[in-house]
Amino acid sequence: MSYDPSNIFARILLGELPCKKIAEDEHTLAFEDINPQAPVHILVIPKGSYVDWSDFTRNASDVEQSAFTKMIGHVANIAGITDSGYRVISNSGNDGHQEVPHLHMHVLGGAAIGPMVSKR
Ligand code: DGP
Repeated sequence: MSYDPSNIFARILLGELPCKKIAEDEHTLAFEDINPQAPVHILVIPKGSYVDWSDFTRNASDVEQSAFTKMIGHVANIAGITDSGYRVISNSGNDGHQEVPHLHMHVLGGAAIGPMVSKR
């Protein structure tokens, strides 16, 4: 899948759409999910144009990948869920049910999240 520069998260990065920012650094932005699935539901995105996890791990620099990973732990700390626990999910592609084609990690917590996936 090639990167669509008009996707919603690209527009948030450009400042064309608002977000409730949690944290930011040179390479990464974290903000609240518009449709939270848990008391804490934060999205962490790279500022670079990466479609999904495969694209990011193949093409992002080590500095970008390091910043992204650290930001996940950082926002969990900001949200106060480090001790109670949380889940980090990235939906990728069709089978992963990815809706927005810009890499994002969901950080979910603030209550028991339940089983990892529903059984089929
Ligand atoms: P996914 O299915 O993994 O691609 O999840 C996309 C998530 O993005 C979903 O949980 C809802 C969230 N989302 C969609 N549009 C917006 C938006 O405009 N602002 C914010 N903050 N989140 C959005």
